[in-house]
Amino acid sequence: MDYHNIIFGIEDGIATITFNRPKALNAMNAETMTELLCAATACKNDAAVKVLILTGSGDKAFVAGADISQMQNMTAVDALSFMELGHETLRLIETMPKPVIAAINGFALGGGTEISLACDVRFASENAAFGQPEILIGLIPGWGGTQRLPRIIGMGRAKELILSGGQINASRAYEIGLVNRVLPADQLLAESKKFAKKLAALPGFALKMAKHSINFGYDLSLDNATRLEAECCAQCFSTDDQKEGMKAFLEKRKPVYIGR
Ligand code: DAK
Repeated sequence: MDYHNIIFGIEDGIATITFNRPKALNAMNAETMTELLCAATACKNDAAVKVLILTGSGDKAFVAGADISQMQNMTAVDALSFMELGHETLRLIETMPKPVIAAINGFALGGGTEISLACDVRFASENAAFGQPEILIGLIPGWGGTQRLPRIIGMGRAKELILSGGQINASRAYEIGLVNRVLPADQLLAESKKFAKKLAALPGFALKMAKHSINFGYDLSLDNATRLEAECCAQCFSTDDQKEGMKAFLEKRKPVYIGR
């Protein structure tokens, strides 16, 4: 696929998708979401990709929301398709069997916050801003905000943000557990890549099983969830990397993982 609204690159096992519509503060229209779906699918299916980073171009915005000019005259039928496209894409990102890092370099409003919520880890620049302002334009979040936000920051805080449409800055986002780290803007991408590199060197199958157990155990009873965890953990014992990891520990040396 030719990409017009994102920049997609892969280097040393780390894929980076950069939202690139700077004139609209990287707002997500259907074309951009389709490109994200396509690039994320490629990352999922490419064994050479170990970790994916999502970020925005420029220093002002990660994604300033769904594209309001495109949504303005949508019918409910159009809106449902747009919403389903977003859900398909974000669920793919959330459940893909490799880590996804959001490097949030500015405004992450509405759909921008929602994209970051589907990522496994969120790093924010000091100038990042978060919020679900949909209520201010007569909507509610449509790409998972009412569901993922309460799961991550708790019901009360999520309701405060969604019902008021208010924004929070990066340090408040860190305080309430919405982001994992806050970094100076000029270090955000380098630090995200450094962390990605660290993850890329770890046993890939164990990363896959960890993500699987967390994602799919979350809504189960504790009995079923711990059963799922046991099965995911047991499967790791069928990999060369598990043998190597334990052997290296006992031989007091660094492990050499081969990704099998
Ligand atoms: N959509 C379209 N264009 C946008 C945009 C957006 N979300 N955000 C910014 N832009 C455009 C502006 O219109 C402006 O374009 P020009 O006028 O230069 O042509 C350009 O980006 C620069 O923006 P500003 O001039 O406004 O820049 P400022 O620094 O003054 O303000 C801002 C930055 C981020 C505070 C402001 O632009 C802003 O408030 N933007 C809108 C933020 C927002 O409300 N985001 C949430 C959008 S609603 C659903 C699916 C998804 C969703 C809902 C339903 N279904 C299908 C049912 C999700 C909804 C949303 O995300």
